Amino acid sequence: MSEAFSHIEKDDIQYFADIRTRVSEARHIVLLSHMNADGDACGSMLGMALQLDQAASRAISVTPILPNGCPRYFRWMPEADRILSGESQLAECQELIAQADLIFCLDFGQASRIDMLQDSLLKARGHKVLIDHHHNPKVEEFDVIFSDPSISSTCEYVTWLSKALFGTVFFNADVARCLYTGLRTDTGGFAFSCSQPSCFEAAALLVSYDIDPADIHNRIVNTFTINRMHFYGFALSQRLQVYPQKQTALFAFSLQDQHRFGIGGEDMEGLVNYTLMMEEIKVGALLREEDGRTKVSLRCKEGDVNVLAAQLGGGGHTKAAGATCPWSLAETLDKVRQLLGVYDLQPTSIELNQ
Ligand SMILES: [Mn+2]
Repeated sequence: MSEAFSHIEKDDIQYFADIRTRVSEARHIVLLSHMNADGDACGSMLGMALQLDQAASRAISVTPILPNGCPRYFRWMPEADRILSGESQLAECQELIAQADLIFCLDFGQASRIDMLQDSLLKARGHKVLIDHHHNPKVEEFDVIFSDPSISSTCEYVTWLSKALFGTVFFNADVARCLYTGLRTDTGGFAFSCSQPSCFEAAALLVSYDIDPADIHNRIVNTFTINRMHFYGFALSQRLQVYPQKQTALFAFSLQDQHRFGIGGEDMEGLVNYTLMMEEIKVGALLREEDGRTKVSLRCKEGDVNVLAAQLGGGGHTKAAGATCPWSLAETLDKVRQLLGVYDLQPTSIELNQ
Protein backbone atom coordinates (compact mmCIF):
# COMPACT_ATOMS: atom_id res chain seq x y z
CA MET A 1 0.00 0.00 0.00
CA SER A 2 1.32 3.43 -0.86
CA GLU A 3 1.13 6.41 1.47
CA ALA A 4 -1.53 5.20 3.85
CA PHE A 5 -3.41 8.43 4.25
CA SER A 6 -2.37 10.41 1.25
CA HIS A 7 -5.40 12.62 1.78
CA ILE A 8 -4.56 13.56 5.31
CA GLU A 9 -2.83 16.91 5.08
CA LYS A 10 0.21 17.65 7.21
CA ASP A 11 -1.77 20.46 8.85
CA ASP A 12 -4.38 17.93 9.99
CA ILE A 13 -1.91 16.08 12.20
CA GLN A 14 -1.87 18.89 14.75
CA TYR A 15 -5.47 18.06 15.61
CA PHE A 16 -5.01 14.33 16.16
CA ALA A 17 -3.61 14.41 19.68
CA ASP A 18 -6.38 16.77 20.73
CA ILE A 19 -9.10 14.57 19.21
CA ARG A 20 -7.63 11.44 20.80
CA THR A 21 -7.69 13.16 24.20
CA ARG A 22 -11.24 14.36 23.68
CA VAL A 23 -12.35 10.86 22.65
CA SER A 24 -10.77 9.26 25.69
CA GLU A 25 -12.23 11.86 28.08
CA ALA A 26 -15.70 12.25 26.54
CA ARG A 27 -18.77 11.12 28.49
CA HIS A 28 -21.28 11.58 25.71
CA ILE A 29 -20.40 11.37 22.02
CA VAL A 30 -22.89 12.06 19.25
CA LEU A 31 -22.49 11.28 15.55
CA LEU A 32 -24.68 13.09 13.04
CA SER A 33 -25.29 12.73 9.35
CA HIS A 34 -27.66 14.24 6.83
CA MET A 35 -31.36 14.08 6.04
CA ASN A 36 -32.35 11.19 3.72
CA ALA A 37 -29.21 9.29 4.63
CA ASP A 38 -27.45 7.31 1.90
CA GLY A 39 -24.92 4.50 2.19
CA ASP A 40 -22.09 6.93 2.82
CA ALA A 41 -23.99 8.74 5.59
CA CYS A 42 -25.04 5.53 7.39
CA GLY A 43 -21.74 3.76 6.75
CA SER A 44 -19.45 6.57 7.89
CA MET A 45 -21.54 7.20 11.00
CA LEU A 46 -21.74 3.54 12.05
CA GLY A 47 -18.14 2.78 11.01
CA MET A 48 -16.96 5.64 13.22
CA ALA A 49 -19.38 4.84 16.08
CA LEU A 50 -18.22 1.21 16.28
CA GLN A 51 -14.63 2.38 16.62
CA LEU A 52 -15.51 5.05 19.19
CA ASP A 53 -17.27 2.39 21.29
CA GLN A 54 -13.86 0.81 21.72
CA ALA A 55 -11.73 3.96 21.84
CA ALA A 56 -13.82 6.05 24.22
CA SER A 57 -13.07 4.27 27.47
CA ARG A 58 -15.00 6.67 29.72
CA ALA A 59 -17.93 7.30 27.42
CA ILE A 60 -21.38 6.68 28.84
CA SER A 61 -22.97 6.95 25.43
CA VAL A 62 -21.94 6.90 21.78
CA THR A 63 -25.06 7.79 19.80
CA PRO A 64 -25.54 7.93 16.04
CA ILE A 65 -28.41 10.23 15.02
CA LEU A 66 -30.04 10.83 11.64
CA PRO A 67 -32.65 13.56 11.04
CA ASN A 68 -35.16 11.14 9.55
CA GLY A 69 -33.73 7.86 10.74
CA CYS A 70 -32.00 4.98 9.01
CA PRO A 71 -33.56 4.21 5.60
CA ARG A 72 -34.99 0.73 5.14
CA TYR A 73 -32.25 -0.16 2.62
CA PHE A 74 -29.48 0.24 5.18
CA ARG A 75 -31.08 -1.35 8.25
CA TRP A 76 -29.01 -4.50 7.68
CA MET A 77 -25.84 -2.61 8.53
CA PRO A 78 -24.13 -3.60 11.80
CA GLU A 79 -25.81 -1.85 14.75
CA ALA A 80 -28.09 0.21 12.49
CA ASP A 81 -30.80 -0.26 15.13
CA ARG A 82 -28.81 2.09 17.39
CA ILE A 83 -29.48 5.04 15.09
CA LEU A 84 -31.91 7.53 16.61
CA SER A 85 -34.32 9.50 14.45
CA GLY A 86 -34.70 13.27 14.85
CA GLU A 87 -38.16 12.99 13.38
CA SER A 88 -39.57 10.43 15.80
CA GLN A 89 -37.29 10.96 18.83
CA LEU A 90 -36.74 14.70 18.66
CA ALA A 91 -36.58 15.55 22.38
CA GLU A 92 -34.14 12.72 23.09
CA CYS A 93 -31.92 13.71 20.15
CA GLN A 94 -31.93 17.37 21.19
CA GLU A 95 -30.92 16.45 24.73
CA LEU A 96 -28.14 14.13 23.57
CA ILE A 97 -26.74 16.80 21.24
CA ALA A 98 -26.92 19.41 24.02
CA GLN A 99 -25.05 17.26 26.55
CA ALA A 100 -22.47 15.81 24.12
CA ASP A 101 -18.80 16.65 24.78
CA LEU A 102 -17.85 15.60 21.28
CA ILE A 103 -19.91 15.67 18.07
CA PHE A 104 -18.80 14.06 14.83
CA CYS A 105 -20.55 15.52 11.79
CA LEU A 106 -20.27 13.17 8.85
CA ASP A 107 -20.98 13.60 5.14
CA PHE A 108 -22.52 17.08 5.31
CA GLY A 109 -20.91 20.51 5.25
CA GLN A 110 -23.56 22.74 6.77
CA ALA A 111 -26.00 22.48 9.65
CA SER A 112 -29.00 23.11 7.39
CA ARG A 113 -28.50 19.57 5.98
CA ILE A 114 -29.69 18.10 9.29
CA ASP A 115 -33.03 19.84 9.15
CA MET A 116 -34.87 19.83 12.52
CA LEU A 117 -31.58 19.17 14.39
CA GLN A 118 -29.86 22.23 12.90
CA ASP A 119 -30.49 24.55 15.87
CA SER A 120 -29.43 21.89 18.37
CA LEU A 121 -26.11 21.47 16.58
CA LEU A 122 -25.46 25.20 16.27
CA LYS A 123 -26.22 25.76 19.98
CA ALA A 124 -24.34 22.68 21.21
CA ARG A 125 -21.35 23.28 23.48
CA GLY A 126 -19.60 20.03 22.46
CA HIS A 127 -16.51 20.03 20.24
CA LYS A 128 -17.69 19.67 16.63
CA VAL A 129 -15.53 17.66 14.26
CA LEU A 130 -16.55 17.73 10.60
CA ILE A 131 -15.51 14.89 8.27
CA ASP A 132 -16.89 15.50 4.80
CA HIS A 133 -16.23 15.61 1.08
CA HIS A 134 -18.83 18.12 -0.18
CA HIS A 135 -17.89 21.47 -1.69
CA ASN A 136 -17.92 24.68 0.36
CA PRO A 137 -18.47 23.61 3.97
CA LYS A 138 -19.67 26.32 6.34
CA VAL A 139 -16.46 26.47 8.34
CA GLU A 140 -17.91 28.75 11.02
CA GLU A 141 -20.35 26.01 12.10
CA PHE A 142 -17.65 23.51 13.22
CA ASP A 143 -14.57 23.49 15.47
CA VAL A 144 -12.32 21.19 13.45
CA ILE A 145 -12.78 20.62 9.74
CA PHE A 146 -11.65 17.64 7.70
CA SER A 147 -13.13 18.43 4.32
CA ASP A 148 -11.83 17.46 0.89
CA PRO A 149 -14.03 17.23 -2.23
CA SER A 150 -11.39 15.14 -4.02
CA ILE A 151 -12.00 12.19 -1.66
CA SER A 152 -14.37 9.53 -3.03
CA SER A 153 -16.59 9.30 0.03
CA THR A 154 -16.83 10.19 3.68
CA CYS A 155 -16.35 6.48 4.36
CA GLU A 156 -12.95 6.61 2.67
CA TYR A 157 -12.12 9.73 4.69
CA VAL A 158 -13.16 8.00 7.93
CA THR A 159 -11.04 4.98 6.98
CA TRP A 160 -7.89 7.10 6.67
CA LEU A 161 -8.67 9.46 9.53
CA SER A 162 -9.52 6.75 12.02
CA LYS A 163 -6.38 4.89 10.93
CA ALA A 164 -4.39 8.07 11.58
CA LEU A 165 -6.08 8.54 14.96
CA PHE A 166 -6.13 5.00 16.34
CA GLY A 167 -4.20 2.81 13.94
CA THR A 168 -6.25 -0.17 12.84
CA VAL A 169 -6.74 -1.63 16.32
CA PHE A 170 -10.47 -0.95 16.25
CA PHE A 171 -11.02 -2.16 12.68
CA ASN A 172 -12.99 -5.38 12.40
CA ALA A 173 -15.47 -6.98 10.00
CA ASP A 174 -18.41 -4.87 11.22
CA VAL A 175 -16.50 -1.60 10.90
CA ALA A 176 -15.22 -2.68 7.49
CA ARG A 177 -18.71 -3.59 6.21
CA CYS A 178 -20.04 -0.18 7.21
CA LEU A 179 -17.16 1.75 5.64
CA TYR A 180 -17.02 -0.38 2.49
CA THR A 181 -20.74 0.29 1.94
CA GLY A 182 -20.28 4.06 1.64
CA LEU A 183 -17.21 3.64 -0.52
CA ARG A 184 -19.25 1.37 -2.78
CA THR A 185 -22.39 3.54 -2.96
CA ASP A 186 -20.75 6.98 -3.32
CA THR A 187 -18.67 5.74 -6.27
CA GLY A 188 -21.59 3.96 -7.97
CA GLY A 189 -19.81 0.64 -7.51
CA PHE A 190 -16.34 2.07 -8.19
CA ALA A 191 -17.51 3.70 -11.43
CA PHE A 192 -17.07 7.40 -10.64
CA SER A 193 -15.38 9.65 -8.04
CA CYS A 194 -12.71 6.96 -7.72
CA SER A 195 -9.89 8.21 -9.93
CA GLN A 196 -7.51 8.41 -6.97
CA PRO A 197 -5.67 5.23 -5.96
CA SER A 198 -6.49 5.92 -2.30
CA CYS A 199 -10.12 4.92 -2.96
CA PHE A 200 -9.06 1.42 -4.01
CA GLU A 201 -6.43 1.27 -1.26
CA ALA A 202 -9.19 1.94 1.26
CA ALA A 203 -11.33 -0.77 -0.38
CA ALA A 204 -8.41 -3.22 -0.26
CA LEU A 205 -7.81 -2.47 3.40
CA LEU A 206 -11.49 -2.96 4.28
CA VAL A 207 -11.87 -6.16 2.25
CA SER A 208 -8.90 -7.58 4.16
CA TYR A 209 -11.21 -7.74 7.23
CA ASP A 210 -12.98 -10.68 5.66
CA ILE A 211 -16.07 -8.93 4.36
CA ASP A 212 -18.10 -10.13 1.39
CA PRO A 213 -18.42 -7.45 -1.35
CA ALA A 214 -20.93 -9.58 -3.30
CA ASP A 215 -23.21 -9.80 -0.26
CA ILE A 216 -22.98 -6.02 0.24
CA HIS A 217 -23.73 -5.49 -3.46
CA ASN A 218 -26.88 -7.61 -3.15
CA ARG A 219 -28.01 -5.76 -0.06
CA ILE A 220 -27.50 -2.38 -1.73
CA VAL A 221 -28.60 -2.98 -5.30
CA ASN A 222 -31.03 -5.89 -5.40
CA THR A 223 -33.56 -4.41 -3.03
CA PHE A 224 -36.45 -3.34 -5.22
CA THR A 225 -40.00 -3.96 -4.12
CA ILE A 226 -42.30 -5.02 -6.97
CA ASN A 227 -44.06 -1.65 -6.79
CA ARG A 228 -40.78 0.16 -7.07
CA MET A 229 -39.92 -1.79 -10.20
CA HIS A 230 -43.31 -0.95 -11.74
CA PHE A 231 -42.74 2.67 -10.79
CA TYR A 232 -39.43 2.65 -12.70
CA GLY A 233 -41.29 1.36 -15.75
CA PHE A 234 -43.84 4.17 -15.41
CA ALA A 235 -41.07 6.73 -14.85
CA LEU A 236 -39.16 5.71 -17.98
CA SER A 237 -42.22 5.46 -20.23
CA GLN A 238 -44.35 8.35 -18.91
CA ARG A 239 -42.19 10.83 -17.05
CA LEU A 240 -38.86 11.01 -18.87
CA GLN A 241 -38.28 14.19 -20.87
CA VAL A 242 -35.38 14.04 -23.32
CA TYR A 243 -33.84 17.08 -25.02
CA PRO A 244 -31.15 15.64 -27.30
CA GLN A 245 -30.31 19.04 -28.84
CA LYS A 246 -29.14 20.14 -25.37
CA GLN A 247 -27.83 16.71 -24.33
CA THR A 248 -30.19 16.91 -21.39
CA ALA A 249 -32.89 14.70 -19.87
CA LEU A 250 -35.07 14.99 -16.81
CA PHE A 251 -37.76 13.34 -14.73
CA ALA A 252 -40.48 15.19 -12.81
CA PHE A 253 -42.77 13.44 -10.33
CA SER A 254 -45.84 14.87 -8.61
CA LEU A 255 -47.03 13.71 -5.19
CA GLN A 256 -49.82 11.92 -7.03
CA ASP A 257 -47.31 9.89 -9.08
CA GLN A 258 -45.62 8.81 -5.85
CA HIS A 259 -48.89 8.00 -4.06
CA ARG A 260 -50.11 5.91 -6.98
CA PHE A 261 -47.21 3.51 -6.59
CA GLY A 262 -46.92 3.87 -2.84
CA ILE A 263 -43.29 4.92 -2.99
CA GLY A 264 -41.19 7.67 -1.42
CA GLY A 265 -37.98 9.56 -1.93
CA GLU A 266 -35.67 6.72 -0.91
CA ASP A 267 -37.22 4.56 -3.65
CA MET A 268 -36.02 7.08 -6.24
CA GLU A 269 -32.42 6.94 -5.10
CA GLY A 270 -30.42 6.28 -8.26
CA LEU A 271 -33.24 6.86 -10.75
CA VAL A 272 -31.69 10.16 -11.86
CA ASN A 273 -28.66 8.21 -13.08
CA TYR A 274 -30.83 6.58 -15.75
CA THR A 275 -30.77 9.88 -17.66
CA LEU A 276 -27.01 9.51 -18.15
CA MET A 277 -27.37 5.96 -19.49
CA MET A 278 -28.33 7.50 -22.85
CA GLU A 279 -25.14 7.94 -24.79
CA GLU A 280 -25.94 11.44 -26.04
CA ILE A 281 -27.10 12.79 -22.69
CA LYS A 282 -24.56 14.72 -20.61
CA VAL A 283 -26.76 16.30 -17.92
CA GLY A 284 -29.69 14.77 -16.06
CA ALA A 285 -32.16 16.00 -13.46
CA LEU A 286 -34.87 14.51 -11.28
CA LEU A 287 -37.57 16.62 -9.63
CA ARG A 288 -39.73 15.20 -6.89
CA GLU A 289 -42.63 17.02 -5.30
CA GLU A 290 -42.91 16.94 -1.51
CA ASP A 291 -45.42 18.70 0.73
CA GLY A 292 -44.92 22.38 -0.09
CA ARG A 293 -41.52 21.98 -1.71
CA THR A 294 -39.66 20.22 -4.51
CA LYS A 295 -36.43 18.23 -4.33
CA VAL A 296 -34.05 18.44 -7.27
CA SER A 297 -31.22 15.96 -8.03
CA LEU A 298 -28.67 16.80 -10.71
CA ARG A 299 -26.08 14.59 -12.39
CA CYS A 300 -23.62 15.07 -15.23
CA LYS A 301 -20.95 13.25 -17.19
CA GLU A 302 -19.21 16.50 -18.14
CA GLY A 303 -19.26 19.96 -16.65
CA ASP A 304 -20.31 20.93 -13.14
CA VAL A 305 -23.81 20.51 -11.69
CA ASN A 306 -22.72 21.83 -8.29
CA VAL A 307 -22.81 25.30 -9.89
CA LEU A 308 -26.37 24.69 -11.15
CA ALA A 309 -27.50 23.38 -7.76
CA ALA A 310 -26.05 26.48 -6.08
CA GLN A 311 -28.34 28.61 -8.25
CA LEU A 312 -31.29 26.71 -6.74
CA GLY A 313 -29.95 27.22 -3.21
CA GLY A 314 -28.37 23.77 -2.96
CA GLY A 315 -24.98 22.19 -3.59
CA GLY A 316 -23.05 18.93 -3.47
CA HIS A 317 -20.39 17.57 -5.75
CA THR A 318 -19.19 18.46 -9.24
CA LYS A 319 -20.91 15.49 -10.91
CA ALA A 320 -23.77 14.97 -8.44
CA ALA A 321 -25.59 17.73 -6.62
CA GLY A 322 -29.05 18.68 -5.43
CA ALA A 323 -31.33 21.27 -3.90
CA THR A 324 -34.52 21.50 -1.88
CA CYS A 325 -36.60 24.25 -3.45
CA PRO A 326 -39.43 26.07 -1.64
CA TRP A 327 -41.58 26.11 -4.78
CA SER A 328 -44.26 23.96 -6.39
CA LEU A 329 -43.29 21.24 -8.83
CA ALA A 330 -44.42 23.39 -11.80
CA GLU A 331 -42.44 26.45 -10.65
CA THR A 332 -39.34 24.39 -9.90
CA LEU A 333 -39.61 22.63 -13.26
CA ASP A 334 -39.71 26.04 -15.00
CA LYS A 335 -36.58 27.17 -13.18
CA VAL A 336 -34.71 23.92 -13.80
CA ARG A 337 -35.61 23.96 -17.50
CA GLN A 338 -34.32 27.54 -17.72
CA LEU A 339 -31.09 26.60 -15.95
CA LEU A 340 -30.60 23.64 -18.28
CA GLY A 341 -31.35 25.74 -21.38
CA VAL A 342 -34.37 23.67 -22.45
CA TYR A 343 -37.15 26.07 -21.44
CA ASP A 344 -38.29 26.78 -24.99
CA LEU A 345 -37.85 23.24 -26.26
CA GLN A 346 -40.24 20.32 -26.57
CA PRO A 347 -39.05 16.96 -25.29
CA THR A 348 -38.75 14.22 -27.92
CA SER A 349 -41.70 11.91 -28.22
CA ILE A 350 -41.26 8.15 -28.12
CA GLU A 351 -41.09 6.69 -31.63
CA LEU A 352 -42.52 3.21 -31.85
CA ASN A 353 -42.56 0.93 -34.88
CA GLN A 354 -46.05 0.02 -36.08
MN1 LIG B 1 -20.87 11.13 0.63
